[in-house]
Amino acid sequence: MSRLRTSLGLLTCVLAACGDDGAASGGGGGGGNMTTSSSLSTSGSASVATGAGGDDLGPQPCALAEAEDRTGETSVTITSEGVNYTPRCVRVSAGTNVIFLSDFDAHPLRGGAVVNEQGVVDPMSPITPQDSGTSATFTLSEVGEFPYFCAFHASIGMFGTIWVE
Ligand SMILES: [Cu+2]
Repeated sequence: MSRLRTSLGLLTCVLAACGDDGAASGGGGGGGNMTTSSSLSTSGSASVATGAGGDDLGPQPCALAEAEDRTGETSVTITSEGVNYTPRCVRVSAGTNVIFLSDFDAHPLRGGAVVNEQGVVDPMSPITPQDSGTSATFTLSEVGEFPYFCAFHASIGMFGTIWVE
C-alpha cells in the first residue's frame, strides 16, 4: 500500500515537474499524500476531480465522536436521500434492528469500508448486499464497527458507519 502511494506520488511529480523546490516539498508528508489522492481521483473520474481545489481528501469517513447516539432504541432507521444516508454515522445498542430504507436498484447497499474513495466489500459484515427492493432490516447483535456504502456512489460520499455498543 505505502509503496503504491509512494510510486504514484513520484509519478505525479515527474508528470507535473514539481521537483523544483525539493527541500520544501520533501518536508511536507501531508502535501505528498494530497498529491497522491488527487492523482487517483483524476484517473478514476475527471468529473469528481473537477474543482477539488484544496479538498483533495474527498468525503471523510465517520468519526465516532460525530456519530448520532441512537443507543437504547430497539430499531433505528437509516434513510437514503439522493446520495446521502441519514443518519450517516450512528451508534446503536447491540440487538438493535437497523432498517435501511432506500432504492437498492439505484443505490446497492454493501457492508464494508471505503478506502481511497472505493468501497471494499466485507464478506463478514452483517450488512449483507442488497440489490433490489426498498427496505432491508439487519439485526446487529455483535458489538463492533460496521461501515457500509452504496456500490454506485461510494466515491462521492454515499457511505457511513454503524457502531454497535
Ligand atoms: Cu447511491
